[in-house]
Amino acid sequence: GQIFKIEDYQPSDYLIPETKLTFELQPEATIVTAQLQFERRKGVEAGTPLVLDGDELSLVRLELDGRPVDASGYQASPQQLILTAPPASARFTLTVVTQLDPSRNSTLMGLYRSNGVYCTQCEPEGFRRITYFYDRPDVLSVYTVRIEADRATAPTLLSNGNPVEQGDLGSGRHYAVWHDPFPKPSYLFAVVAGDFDVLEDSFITASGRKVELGIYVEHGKKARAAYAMDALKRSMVWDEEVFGLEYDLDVFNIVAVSDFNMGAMENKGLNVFNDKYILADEATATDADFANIEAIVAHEYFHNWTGNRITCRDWFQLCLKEGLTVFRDHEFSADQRSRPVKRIAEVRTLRAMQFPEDQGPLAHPVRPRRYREIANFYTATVYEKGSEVVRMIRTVLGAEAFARGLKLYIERHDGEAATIEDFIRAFEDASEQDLSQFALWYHQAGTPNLAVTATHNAADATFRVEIEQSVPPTPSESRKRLMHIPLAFGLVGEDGQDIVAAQIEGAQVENGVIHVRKRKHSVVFHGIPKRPALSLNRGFSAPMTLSMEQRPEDLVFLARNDSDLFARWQALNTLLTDATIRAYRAVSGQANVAHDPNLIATMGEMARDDSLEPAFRALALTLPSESDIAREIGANINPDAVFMAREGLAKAIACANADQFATLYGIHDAGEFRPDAASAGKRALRNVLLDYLSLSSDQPTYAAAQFASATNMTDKAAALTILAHRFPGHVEASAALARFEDTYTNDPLVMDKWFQIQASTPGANAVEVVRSLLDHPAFSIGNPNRVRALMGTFATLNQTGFHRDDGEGYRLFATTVLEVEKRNPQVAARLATALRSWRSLEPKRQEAARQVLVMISSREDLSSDLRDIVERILS
Ligand code: HT7
Ligand code: ZN
Repeated sequence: GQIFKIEDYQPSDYLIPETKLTFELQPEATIVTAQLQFERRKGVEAGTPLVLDGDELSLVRLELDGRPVDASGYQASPQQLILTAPPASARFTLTVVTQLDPSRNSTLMGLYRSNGVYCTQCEPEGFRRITYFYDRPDVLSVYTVRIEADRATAPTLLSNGNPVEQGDLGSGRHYAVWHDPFPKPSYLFAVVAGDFDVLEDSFITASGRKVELGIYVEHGKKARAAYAMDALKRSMVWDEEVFGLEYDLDVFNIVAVSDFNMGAMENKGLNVFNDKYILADEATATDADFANIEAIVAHEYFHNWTGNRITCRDWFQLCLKEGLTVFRDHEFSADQRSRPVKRIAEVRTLRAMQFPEDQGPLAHPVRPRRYREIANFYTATVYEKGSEVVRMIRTVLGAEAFARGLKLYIERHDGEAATIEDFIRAFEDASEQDLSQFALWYHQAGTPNLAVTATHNAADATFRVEIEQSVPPTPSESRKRLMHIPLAFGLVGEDGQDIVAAQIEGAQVENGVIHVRKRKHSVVFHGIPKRPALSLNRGFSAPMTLSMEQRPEDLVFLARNDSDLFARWQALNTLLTDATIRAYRAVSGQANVAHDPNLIATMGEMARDDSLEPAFRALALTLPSESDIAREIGANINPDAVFMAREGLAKAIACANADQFATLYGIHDAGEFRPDAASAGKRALRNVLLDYLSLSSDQPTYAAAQFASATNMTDKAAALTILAHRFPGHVEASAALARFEDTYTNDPLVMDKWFQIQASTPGANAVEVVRSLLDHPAFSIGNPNRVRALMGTFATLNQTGFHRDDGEGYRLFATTVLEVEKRNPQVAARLATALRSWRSLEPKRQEAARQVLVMISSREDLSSDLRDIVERILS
């Protein structure tokens, strides 16, 4: 396939100031008439051929300024339309008529049908599946859209912008016209038509304009949209208060659909959502679902400014909108919930999703320079690391200069398609600081490492910290340049308070941050008579790894005393990871290793420390996952041994603290269900305790009782997970699984939880379980949510099952990926990334994984999406 390179960027020869679209919707033969007003760009020679993008298109008719174009005047293929000799005039109108079959579009890109609903997904390159166009983000156009459909099956007709007109057409047909006054790229276009229930509300903006809000859902599910509506209104207020950004149209609509390739889409004024991220009530959604809904509703809404009003010049700049918008949604959730708990959750996600990407064959810079399939670059690096880079800009410049820079960026580029260079320049201009070294965070792949040693000299009361930075090589970047790494730190004294040094010598240190810019730094703190505990990367100030020999007693001290809650959690997490790795190495995973009683006792202390919020305590009590541990081990991994080592530590903690945990479990009832963070935190703590209790008692009794009595999905699903994972095959576990299946058989989103719980049940038998679930009536290979719940969970969360040593997990996985690919190449490609860390496995598993990757890559009819991923993983 073609490789796109950032240096090849050229503006289009023509502009499209105005686009008029008519959709005559029919399930199998929809006619799209596009009236495109073209304007030759200044400096482009008259008559320069007009080359438009298409994808699997079928052209019905072509007119130029109202007259049919002669066959010699154009070349049309499903992939392209070339008007060979456009008029010499500066402006002309091209009318393009195409015919589509939405019912047969299983890619879920372009116009497709989901559960009887017509909907579109155009980002990144779906618009070219609707009509021939400059399907690139830097061509902005004002759209007017007319939709015609059967009134009986599609009473609701929606598009971007504001409603203009609607009416009857006779013969059971009707129409609606929408106009979006804001010029936008084609990827933000959307049409939805169907039969929905709508939850209506309204919002008055800071300047007093009324905005009508609507959330469109499947009939009977309106009540389940209430939390999403609440999250939307809170997002609107927050963006006004924190960033001074107001909504700009008369209406804001959200539609929930059940077949969707990603989480949601920020189409101007008409967000389309995966229904998983809209529908929630206490009986069907967990606290994690509520938190996701809040974050994603906010994320898509925030795109209205960061993405829509200011968009990207090209897809290399994807992080310009995504990294910034993730940063904004993180800040929103931190303000709505608990900031430290949110930060810990963000870092856990970054390490679980982005670190393996950055440390493996799929590593790429936050702003990539090359791609074959842009859909494969909606990655944790672009999104999550991209957000961390924005956060670091704030750390480097300080909150005020950061706010000025963002304001300047928005003022300068409103209505434009911008680049990362534009973004950085706005911060440089607002702060008068040079960010050229810092900008490497956008351009250089790989997770930097800081190796740190610290020595205390009582004689002259100094504390010396030596820091050395390195960035490991990544694909096609063997030599790395020195980064600017903002390292937040603290020196913690015996009383648990931060020590203020009399004088600091060496590197640039500002407001508790060491600015590491050179390869090696020495920082000497004067006036430190007693050796302090060194707290590093507080608040996770930079997305990096730290190599530092820290005494376990210092880590225990920091876990108990650090003033930074993230650092407290981190200290404990480091101790737990180290303990597991020691067990793994000592006896290759045998569970009966003696663990440090001090660590075990600290876990008990954390659980009962009422000065800490329950959500934090729940996180502190959660052990690093098997993949977290494997990542730290790095090479020659045996997932069975990792599992055993982790179980051994869990059991030691559970047994030593059994009485206490039982008491706390009894005390911490969250009471009546509320979806807020404080109530969710109580449930989280109680459910971690339930897991430990089940482990120490070795009995399913506690979990079975909770399963039977639970009145909300969080507690029910947690109990079912414990039963299924800790007591597989036990009559209580089988009965609970059967009960759950029976109760929720007609609720696909809840059945996804049932698939997930079974797909993540540890052990060799998982392969057979997953194989049989592929034939379950509630499973559908064409629905991305089902595929992700079953096969995605198996491949990413079931280390012992997926990596079964006979390779059967990989073979089942590969067969499924190829099945999915026939219908939906994008979803198949994303699924296949689960094999990206195959080289860190022990030799036998490595060979089995390599064989399935080679098998997939040798298929001749492979989609470019899947080929791109598999070939990069193998390279
Ligand atoms: N900006 C949206 C990206 C998206 C997408 C990308 C590829 C294929 C399907 C897709 N659906 C949505 C999501 C977001 O970041 O807000
Ligand atoms: Zn986004």
